[in-house]
Amino acid sequence: MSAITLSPRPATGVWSLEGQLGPEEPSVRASMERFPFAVGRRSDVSLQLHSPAVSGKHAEFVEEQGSLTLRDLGSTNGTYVNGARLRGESPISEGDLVQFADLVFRVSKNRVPTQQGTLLHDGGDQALAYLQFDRLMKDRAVVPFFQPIVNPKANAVIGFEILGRSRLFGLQNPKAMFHAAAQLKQESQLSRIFREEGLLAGKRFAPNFLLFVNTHPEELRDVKTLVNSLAEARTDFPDMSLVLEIHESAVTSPDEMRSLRQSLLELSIGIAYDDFGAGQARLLELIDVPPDYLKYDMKLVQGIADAPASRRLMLKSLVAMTKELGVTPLAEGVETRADSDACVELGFDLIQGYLFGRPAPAESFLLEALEQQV
Ligand code: G
Ligand code: MN
Repeated sequence: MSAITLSPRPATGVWSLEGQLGPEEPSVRASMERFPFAVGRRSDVSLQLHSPAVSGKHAEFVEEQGSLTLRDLGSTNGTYVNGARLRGESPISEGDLVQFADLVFRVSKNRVPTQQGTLLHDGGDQALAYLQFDRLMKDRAVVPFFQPIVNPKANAVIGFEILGRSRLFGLQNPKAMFHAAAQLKQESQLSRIFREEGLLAGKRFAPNFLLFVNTHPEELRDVKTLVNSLAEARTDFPDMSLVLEIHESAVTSPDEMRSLRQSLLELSIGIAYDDFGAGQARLLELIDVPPDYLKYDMKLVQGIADAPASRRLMLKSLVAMTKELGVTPLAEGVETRADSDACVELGFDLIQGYLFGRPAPAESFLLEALEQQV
């Protein structure tokens, strides 16, 4: 037996909850300054949540000698700790994920107390992403963003690429969303939701602007389902000018691509090969079934203004070859005027990148302004 007894250190840190107070709200950190700390929909609780699924007084935290306990207060839709339904009460540790009906929070401690309203960064939090994924799919909680595609010679926006984002804590960017989707083998379903919600949000751009929509490589494994979903999109939006982006690495079988190309032709949907040059470009397969657009990856494009002559020459030849095949070359990831000018000189017809606009919600683009000049 040890002569010394270690007693728990006095609580110095402040417990806090990080997450969204409502499905459409930004992430905040809320400090638990007083106990019991009740959460619920009512206005007289310690932390008011704005989701109809949350009960009036849903659950409460109590602290005793520095230890935190969470107790469900007979809520209708349940309290969960790290994904498991809470029966009665449970001790809570730093880092635990607690969920009140559909709202998920990360418990933290020992941080400097902050005001509610602090925007949190997306920490690549896998467990959190996994819990939020269900909500993403059920509520179709994706927020489509649009990035302008520009014809630099005409000084005009000719279209937009639709990119998926979400407002869900822990799942804001596509990487986090597709990572969670991959664990559940739901990449195709997620990609499809992105497209459907993207086209709905992009209605205002039809028919004057081309809309470039993405596919996930998984979707190319089941071309029939992909084509069916696009046929539905065409029925819903008969006058949209659509281009389907396919990642160059997903273009593996020329026969499949040819048949996909034919089906899309019948639906008046164009094809773009995306991220060209990012990996080992499958030149043969790509040339076998030429797309309408070839999107050169930003790795090939960025810094081209100051790149050695050999790199510029290589790009120039590729762009010339692209055009000879009747394909429109597009430069991605252009951030500077110098690179943009260099791209025009190398023969690129279209440019996309932060220089001409960051991805943003559809409403942020003033159509009248776009229809005039960039
Ligand atoms: O793989 P794909 O080309 O679809 O990816 C587009 C991604 O590149 C988007 O996530 C978008 O936010 C990002 N992006 C778009 N333009 C630029 C840019 O000019 N610079 C950088 N670094 N990223 C960009
Ligand atoms: Mn793309």
